[in-house]
Amino acid sequence: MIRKLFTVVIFSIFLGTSCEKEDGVKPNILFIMSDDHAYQAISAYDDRLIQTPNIDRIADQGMLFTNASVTNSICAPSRAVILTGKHSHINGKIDNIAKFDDSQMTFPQLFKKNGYQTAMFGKLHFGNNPKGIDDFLILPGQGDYINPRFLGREKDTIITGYVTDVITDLTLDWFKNKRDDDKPFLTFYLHKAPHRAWWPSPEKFAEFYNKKFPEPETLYDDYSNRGTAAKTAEMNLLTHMQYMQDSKVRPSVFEKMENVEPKIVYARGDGTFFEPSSNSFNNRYNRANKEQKKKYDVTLDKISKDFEANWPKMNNKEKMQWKFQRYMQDYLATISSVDDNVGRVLDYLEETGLDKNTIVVYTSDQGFYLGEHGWFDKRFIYDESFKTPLMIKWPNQIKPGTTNEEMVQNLDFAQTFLEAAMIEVPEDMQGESLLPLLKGNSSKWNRESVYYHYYEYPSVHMAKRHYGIVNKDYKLTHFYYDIDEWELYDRKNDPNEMNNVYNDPNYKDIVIQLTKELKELRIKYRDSEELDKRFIYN
Ligand code: SGN
Ligand code: CA
Repeated sequence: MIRKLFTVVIFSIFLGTSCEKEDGVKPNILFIMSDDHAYQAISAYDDRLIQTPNIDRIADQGMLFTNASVTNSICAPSRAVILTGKHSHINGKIDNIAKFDDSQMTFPQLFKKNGYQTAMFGKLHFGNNPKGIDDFLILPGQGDYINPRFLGREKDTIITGYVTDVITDLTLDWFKNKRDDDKPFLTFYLHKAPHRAWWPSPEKFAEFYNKKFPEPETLYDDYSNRGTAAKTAEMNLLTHMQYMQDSKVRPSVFEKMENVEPKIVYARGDGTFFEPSSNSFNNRYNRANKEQKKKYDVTLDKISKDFEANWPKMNNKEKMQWKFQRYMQDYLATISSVDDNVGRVLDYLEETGLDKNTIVVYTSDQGFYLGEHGWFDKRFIYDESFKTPLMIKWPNQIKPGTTNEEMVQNLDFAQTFLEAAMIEVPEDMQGESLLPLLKGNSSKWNRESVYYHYYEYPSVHMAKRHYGIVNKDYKLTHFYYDIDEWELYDRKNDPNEMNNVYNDPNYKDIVIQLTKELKELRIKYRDSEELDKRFIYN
């Protein structure tokens, strides 16, 4: 009896002490990332556009970050920052064009080395296979929405279906049939949606075509009081969004219309231009099989009929409104599928009890403009693309339903996951672990500002190169390369960033202070004009 009691006591002491070390059990990590998902399109942040009850479950059961941002608002560079825990100028993947140097350390390699089972399904966008991943099926480059092709370790495969459903099926199949019960897992579940050209599933396409969405305050922005970069960017709905590719007007209808103005052309970046082409519609539509086409046709016919009947009578404001509605209908329809599918995966984790020891993260590779400033796309340091959605749940570690306003970045993910998994963090990673914040211990967090640097110019959308510093109150940016312009925004008094106050005498002291801090941040993160020269395009 005494012996039994002794064992119980010893056992509880053991449990007690190990509890302090996260139970001594390594947590599983499910990293969910979508592509170009604006926080404005997640109801946990803002419910004016769409309800996303499943994504919201992660925030309800965990922590919602309201000031999460990226260091370089474009797809492949953001992914490189996430995997390496280093800024673009250090990991070398400054734009979507450069090849990712996969000889460098990425955090999944460290997880694999430390006994984790690793897997990745969906969009990576690197051009090379992920390192440190046991099982993967990834989309080639941007991938396709309809009947997508996947690259695997052994062979490529085309899977019939809608991409968001397919990526989820692959992930669930891996959980059900390949997961090793004896190992913790690190699983990447990476959606292609809601990336342009926003092809929804046929069902959601029909459903969302009947909806009407509220316009953002700044839809008709004329960019006065801003610099050259905002004025010359090619991402305006009226002047750069394409009727065939984006609004999905059938080429047969579009091409017979006369004087479709304004004529939309894009700079390629190398001095040449491309015009809207029926291919940008046909190449996507023609991936559908007969049965799928039949379903898509119902809505496609309605769109074309409406365009043909009404477009000739529209003034520019009405064209803008028409394009905005078409944009939101399709963009949000793709998100509705993401939300349903995230629900399927969360349900599986709950049904199997795996949820109890699993950190679930939902984020996007960057934010996106949903008509703010008249724009679509991203790239700029201005809020809607600079900020990104982020919510994390971790039962018994993160208090459910909490909100955090600290300036966290995608740069911080690698260190956060490594620390949570009790794996040593390489010294050259440049982020900070979010664990103190997740555990409600903000006093251990002292970051006041973050650094941003965007490079891909000249290129599609023509967003000029810039770097800057952002804190909770202000944003100071230097646009460089072919211009030399500074912008300062007062984030508290001008949340829509409509007035560049860099030259306003009232802000003189702020400019001096932030210029100094920006310089210090560039030194801290080892960025410099010398490095900038390395990244000039020939
Ligand atoms: C494509 C899109 C652009 C988008 C880039 C980069 N054009 O070029 O609108 O900015 O991808 O996106 S499209 O006509 O092909 O749709 S990213 O998410 O990969 O960075
Ligand atoms: Ca993206």
